Amino acid sequence: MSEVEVPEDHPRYESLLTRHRIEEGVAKGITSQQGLIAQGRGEAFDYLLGEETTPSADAAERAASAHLLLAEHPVLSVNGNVAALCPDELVELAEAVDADLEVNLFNRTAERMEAIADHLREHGAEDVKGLNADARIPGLSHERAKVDADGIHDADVVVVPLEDGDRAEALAAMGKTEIVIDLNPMSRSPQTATVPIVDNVLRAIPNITRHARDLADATDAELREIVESFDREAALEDAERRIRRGDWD
Ligand code: PTJ
Repeated sequence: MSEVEVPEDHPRYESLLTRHRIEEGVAKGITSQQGLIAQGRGEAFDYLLGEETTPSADAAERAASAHLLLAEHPVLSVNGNVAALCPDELVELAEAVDADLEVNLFNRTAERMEAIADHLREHGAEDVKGLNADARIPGLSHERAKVDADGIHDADVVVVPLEDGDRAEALAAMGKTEIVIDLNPMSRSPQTATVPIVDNVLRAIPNITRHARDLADATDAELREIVESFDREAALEDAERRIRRGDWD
């Protein structure tokens, strides 16, 4: 048995563990109730993808790590789902690529902002941004537009896991390089991303960290080559083909 009362040899172990983390996130006031629905949607896509990182998702994760290593000011945006699912992995990625962590919520309340910042600190984050909210993303309704002036507003590269489409578009319109992690390749956020990653955040975040560590000694020219050779359209098409047709090569 592990952190949940599910035997580790249960065929749906990973999925049940993930559900448990989201449920616990709701109980702790970290994850919104809508987060439960988002989780269910994600699970369905993940099932169709074979619940594994596809070769094209792995290529996207490598490109994401190269973007993050080249960035002047990378920021990882954190919502209530990712905070509940993979707080340790977010802190590790932030350390590996020297990025800021910023809480940025779709359903923003002061209580959830504080609860998520505390949760990240409990998992080792030193500095958590998002609470000042002294800048705005242009073109969005008030609450969702709130960001920190020295965080997402100033960032050149932003990782946005499970983002809502509007905000992904608004960040792209600000000229930021956007790395979106979303299991639905047809959703607007991956469609507008510089690097769409169609994979479960639970696998994607540690895999970006792994690539970043592998590339720690790469030159800027080598990193730029990885960024430039990544084909976002091919990545989206590959994921959609796999989901619609079960086409696995
Ligand atoms: O914490 P908040 O207030 O910022 O709210 C976060 C949610 C996720 C509730 C909010 O952004 C939302 O409602 O998102 P949507 O519109 O439901 O979109 C969520 C997307 O993430 C869907 O396309 C899901 O397929 C996808 N998704 C869900 N779980 C995962 C995922 N993608 C990657 N990994 C997952 N574990």
